[in-house]
Amino acid sequence: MPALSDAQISQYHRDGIVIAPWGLDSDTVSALRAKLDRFLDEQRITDADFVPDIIERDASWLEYATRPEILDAVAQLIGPDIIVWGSALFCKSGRGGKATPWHQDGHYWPIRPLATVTVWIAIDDVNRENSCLRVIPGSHAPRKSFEHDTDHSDAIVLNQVIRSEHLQTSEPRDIELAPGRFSIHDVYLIHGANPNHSGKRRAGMVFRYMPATSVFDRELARQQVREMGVLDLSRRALHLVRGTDRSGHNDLQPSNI
Ligand SMILES: O=C(O)CCC(=O)C(=O)O
Repeated sequence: MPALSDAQISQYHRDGIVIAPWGLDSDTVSALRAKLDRFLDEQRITDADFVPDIIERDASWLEYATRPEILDAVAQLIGPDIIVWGSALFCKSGRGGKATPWHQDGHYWPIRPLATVTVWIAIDDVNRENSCLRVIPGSHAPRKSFEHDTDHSDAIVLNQVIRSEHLQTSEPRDIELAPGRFSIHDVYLIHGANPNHSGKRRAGMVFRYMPATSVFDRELARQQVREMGVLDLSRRALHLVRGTDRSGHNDLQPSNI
């Protein structure tokens, strides 16, 4: 299996994001595209700009989250004990739709100590033209959650928007990915995406991985719903996909893999 080099791991720690120099092969990508179309159809999803909890809707998505070519890279960054606690599609049709506001994921995630990597896997060719993910490199470095405002506008996929003064640190970087390639980003990294007006679909699938030394705190999740009106994460299934629950406090969903 390929592995991240020391330079790529250093880049991840410096920038808060790294693009793996390998990806899913083309047969897997074709199967993934067919599965995506089938899934949207079966679930009658017409607005796919943001579809959370795809594993909870259909457990077969877990197969992609646990592929060795992805999990091995995750283990290099967060260690050998790994819980998958989140999954989503960001499938932006190309006919306008929603922006992803600038935000830090960790601001509304109930994990303590706060630690998670997100793997963002390109299903389509994803580039600046069709509004790829954009990040502020290095913005994770203070390991601090910055102030966000709550905004319930329909024009954005998420109701937490970071205050603009926190965006000044460096120029945004476009994360362009060929189909099957993936990036891995840190829980504190500031990121977002423009609406996609390109006429070309931009589909990505994400999986969230926490080290099993941290705890997924369901009571904190309920508090975050009350305080910020965010998506309720309190009933998320936790899939231990490698190692053991080192914290001893995560109520795990028995894994079927
Ligand atoms: O792909 C997007 O537009 C947003 C992705 C994102 O915010 C995330 O993966 O945390």
